[in-house]
Amino acid sequence: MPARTPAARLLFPALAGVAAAVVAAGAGTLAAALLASDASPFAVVGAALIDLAPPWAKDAAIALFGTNDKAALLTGVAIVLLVIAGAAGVLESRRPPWGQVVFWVLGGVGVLAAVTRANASMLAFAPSAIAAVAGVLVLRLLVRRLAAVDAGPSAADGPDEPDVAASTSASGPPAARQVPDAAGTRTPEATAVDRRRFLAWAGGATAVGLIAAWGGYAMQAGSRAVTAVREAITLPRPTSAASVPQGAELGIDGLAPVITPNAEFYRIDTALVVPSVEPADWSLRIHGDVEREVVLTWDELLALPLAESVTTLACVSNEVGGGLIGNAVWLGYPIRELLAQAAPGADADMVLSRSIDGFTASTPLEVLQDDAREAILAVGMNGEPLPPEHGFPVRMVVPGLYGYVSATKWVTELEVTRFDAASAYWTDRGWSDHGPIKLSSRIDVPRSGQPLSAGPVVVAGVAWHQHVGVAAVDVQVDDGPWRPATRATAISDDTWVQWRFEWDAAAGSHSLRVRATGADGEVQTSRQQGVVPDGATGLHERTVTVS
Ligand SMILES: Nc1nc2c(c(=O)[nH]1)N[C@H]1C(S)=C(S)[C@@H](COP(=O)(O)O)O[C@H]1N2
Ligand SMILES: [Mo]
Repeated sequence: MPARTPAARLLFPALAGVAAAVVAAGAGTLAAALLASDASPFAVVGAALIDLAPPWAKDAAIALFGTNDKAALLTGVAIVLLVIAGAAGVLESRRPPWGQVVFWVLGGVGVLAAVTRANASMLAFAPSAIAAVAGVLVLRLLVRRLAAVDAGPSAADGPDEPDVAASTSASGPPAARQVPDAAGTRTPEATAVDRRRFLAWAGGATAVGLIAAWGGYAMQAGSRAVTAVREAITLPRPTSAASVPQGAELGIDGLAPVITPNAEFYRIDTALVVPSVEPADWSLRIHGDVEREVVLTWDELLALPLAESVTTLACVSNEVGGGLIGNAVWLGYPIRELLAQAAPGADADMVLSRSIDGFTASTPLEVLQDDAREAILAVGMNGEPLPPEHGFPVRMVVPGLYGYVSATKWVTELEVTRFDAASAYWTDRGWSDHGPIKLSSRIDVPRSGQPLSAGPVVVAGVAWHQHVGVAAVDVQVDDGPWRPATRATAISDDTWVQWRFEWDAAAGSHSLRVRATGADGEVQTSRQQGVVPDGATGLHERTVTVS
């Protein structure tokens, strides 16, 4: 039996490193598909390299690879990573834990590339971090397996002996690599078994990593295709454009803008992975208790006269003072027109809208038929096609109703039925089958903990009573009287309105409270109720310290 072969000294540790890297890549890709589609480790590192590369390098890459330049870049990144991973494996087997350190550094580069991108999502750090953890775990596991191979019959007398000693003494604890006293007594057969075992583990890890990578890639393939299609869409000009009056935006620092940018718009849905719906494959079917079924394709919808409307969406799960509310300019077509074509039966009182992913919402038929309410099938949001996470290509938007009973995203079906004959997703889970949005108001500034000095302080926020309108907003400081705040110009009764209040603040700790009054005379109640089953009530209060 020869002394330790090169295979055992270099090839096996390198294999361990490569297998760990494949697992890391698989874990990262899968995590990206599930948690942060914008932060796949390869994609973000590739994007960062493109951003950092000097212009001559970009020109050279394009000259060399043409339109395959991005594929070439990713291949290049993958090759470099595999070489580094192999080296990390060798390093880990000789100088632990330096191989692990290499994986942490690579993960760190991925995290940095992900979180520094424009509009990075909150979980952008996760895929690369998860990749690093997975890689390190597998590297340690495999190098430990390798130690068993090394502990074979030749280990005690091979030329590597000093190497072993150096590695164990240099890194303090003997880590994964140990040379048992009994090493010399092991048979070649035992070593062969250990080798096979190591190779089985390394191969198994690689296979798991590849499957995870393939799964993650496949999950995102749909979204990549849809993103490309979406970016190529030019929406038709609205037959009537939404107008946001001059005085609607108070422009106060820290106050929610009157139109919520898409990237800041809250997102609530039950979809683990954002559904990928290609417009060419999309259609809406109106059926159930109707005289004639109506089927509408994407091209047919875009050919209809589409109008803009501004509507404030709110989630029933929004706590008093919470952020699950946003206001956008929607482009769409009135649902009442389509319902008129279908001609609902006389007994029908509800439309059960269904999403491609099975989510359903129950909307009162009369609300959707109301001439005075812009209940629409929306295709545009703030001048763009709907973002995928907000329902691309088509969703419902209904002024005055919480999202869970009206705002079905990726909508594909409207079934005309009755409240006593069918129930929707959240109704089956304990929420009310009707969900009109409750009159409410919120303080945005000053923020809690914001340093304030005595004297004039601007208090500002938003108030809403969709489809009714807000007639007044009042502010109370401590136990003082309710005093009127100034309302910005309302865009319409279907949107929130900004308000501001000049407060002459005295030093000390104070509580600020806001209360809205609807155009129907309803005064926002101070009675506190949780979000279940049909929306929270109570007054938003903020405690501030003035010095
Ligand atoms: N397909 C689908 N549509 C859905 C939901 C969902 O879970 N699935 N959630 C609803 C809820 S509860 C709300 S509050 C709104 C939120 O819309 P947004 O994510 O665009 O803000 O979408 C509604 N539409
Ligand atoms: Mo919601």
